[in-house]
Amino acid sequence: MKDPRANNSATGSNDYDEDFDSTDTSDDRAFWRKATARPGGQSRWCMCVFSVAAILLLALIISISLTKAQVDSKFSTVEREMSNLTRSLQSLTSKIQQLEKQGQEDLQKCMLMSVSLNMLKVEIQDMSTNVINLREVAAQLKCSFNRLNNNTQDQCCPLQWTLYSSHCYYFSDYGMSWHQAQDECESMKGQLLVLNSKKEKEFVISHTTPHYYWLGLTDERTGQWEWLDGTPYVMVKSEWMPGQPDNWEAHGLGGGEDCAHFHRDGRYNDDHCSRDYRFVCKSHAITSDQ
Ligand code: MBG
Ligand code: CA
Repeated sequence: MKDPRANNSATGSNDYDEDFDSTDTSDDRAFWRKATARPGGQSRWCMCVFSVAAILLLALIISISLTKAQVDSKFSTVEREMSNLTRSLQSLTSKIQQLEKQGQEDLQKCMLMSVSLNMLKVEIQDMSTNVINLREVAAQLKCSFNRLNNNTQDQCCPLQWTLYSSHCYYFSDYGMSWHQAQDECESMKGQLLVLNSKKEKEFVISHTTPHYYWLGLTDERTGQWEWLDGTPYVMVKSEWMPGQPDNWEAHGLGGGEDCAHFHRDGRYNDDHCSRDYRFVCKSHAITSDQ
């Protein structure tokens, strides 16, 4: 009899296998193939999911890292700019403080200068008053001296004034507005020229020609021409330049022409009172017993 074990050993399988195989059906084998194939496929699928997840995670980490690096770089740029701005701000603040300090110092200097200027102005006014008084004293002394020396002239005028028929006349060699001229005459104890006779006018014109000179004739107060002492002026057209007075308004200085001046040849013209013309002052002569 043939030993089944010997056969088994020749084919390399055991009894159990043989027995098992012999009882196997084709359905059972399919079942076992599926059973053995399922765990392998699952692990590959898991591996695949795991790999994809890992790659995604890696990509996410790389992306976060890159973003973080960018944010860090931007942050440090902003930080740098902020510190630059802070430095600029500090420097500007210190400059403003310096300027403020400088401004305060300058203001103080200006105030001191203004006080000094005002004091100087007062001193100059005092000095000019003194000069006027001294001139008057000198004129009186001159007058007394002449009288003592039996000089026929017992009437005198301040220095730089000219005597004519008991009056003194000042012909300025500098210009001023009509109103300033009037103030100037008053400060010298006179007033802008008021004419009383033809002879007097001839004397004055002999000194004014060929310049313009203000005189005390105006229509500013009432619209009618009058002398400064209130005497109405009787219009004599031949005393005026042709076509004058015309109260001309096209000079652009505002208003018309309210102040009279000697023209080059001694005839009158009305002009804007703000013009700077020479002027004639008149005052009473000084007598030695004054
Ligand atoms: C000017 C006068 C001025 C005004 C002007 C009118 C040429 O003389 O000085 O006062 O009258 O003429 O044109
Ligand atoms: Ca005129």
